[in-house]
Amino acid sequence: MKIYINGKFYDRENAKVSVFDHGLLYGDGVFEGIRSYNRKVFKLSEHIDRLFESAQSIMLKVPLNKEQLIKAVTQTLKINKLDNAYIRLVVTRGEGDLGLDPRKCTKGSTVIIIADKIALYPEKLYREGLAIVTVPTVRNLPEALNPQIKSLNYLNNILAKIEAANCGSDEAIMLDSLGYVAECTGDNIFVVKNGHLYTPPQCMGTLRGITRDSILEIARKSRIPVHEHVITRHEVYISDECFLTGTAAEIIPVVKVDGRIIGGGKPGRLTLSLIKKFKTLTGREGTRY
Ligand code: PXG
Repeated sequence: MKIYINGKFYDRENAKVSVFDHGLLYGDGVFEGIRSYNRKVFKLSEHIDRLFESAQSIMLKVPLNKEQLIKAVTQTLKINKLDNAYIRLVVTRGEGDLGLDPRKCTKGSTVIIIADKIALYPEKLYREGLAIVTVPTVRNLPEALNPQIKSLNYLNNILAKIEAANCGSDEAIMLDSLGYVAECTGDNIFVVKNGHLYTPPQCMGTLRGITRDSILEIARKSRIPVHEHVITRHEVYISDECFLTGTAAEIIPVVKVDGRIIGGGKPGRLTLSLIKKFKTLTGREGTRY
């Protein structure tokens, strides 16, 4: 495996950054998780745009422009000869001293691109559905660390993941500070009720996921009524279907939430049809390399 760091490629063993990098010391940096299908990167410019938005928000200068970054991603995929891959794009604040002050990071940001294969959950769970739980850790408050910023500081989500694992569950529902359903640790959440599709709006503690947007687009084209609307746990419990979306997870059905069986314990019809349509879309669209 060849890993891109600041314009050069390194073998896995030699792909290293400084222990003084503020990405390591403070989680000071931003990232994206991207996927390619059949030598095409899905929604690459949307991911690059979101990375630049995260960087703008935390006043981090990305040392490449968008076109150069797109080229670096496709080049990394080509060098690794991966037709289908998961790509992690990371920009850290770079090397500084042991203080917080980012002005001490004079060398500038570090860009890292890693391409590999991952399947987030076992195949069986895509067919049979996940059992998930609501956890005590609430999603970061937008006025503290806005969930729209895909920063390297993911402890909020990791704590929720630990709490889910402690309950024997693979995934967690995180609520926002008002108690509404926000999202899962690395996925957005959707429910289906009476043929309508609902997902939380991006205003409180919900990342505007790129997979989420693709599902909304597919649903609108298929004339399924969609609502970006606050939802409570109750609405999840009484839903006909529930599923999660994310670049890493893709689309995964949920059949149990906090012990409540959803949709008779089987992935729903609309969920399965959206999975099929999403597969068609990822097979068709993308930036070639
Ligand atoms: N919410 C959060 C908090 C995320 O981190 C999503 C939703 C889905 O967004 P996209 O744009 O991918 O549809 C994410 C995605 C993982 C993992 O291991 C997930 C993400 C990042 C890193 C790892 O599941 N982000």
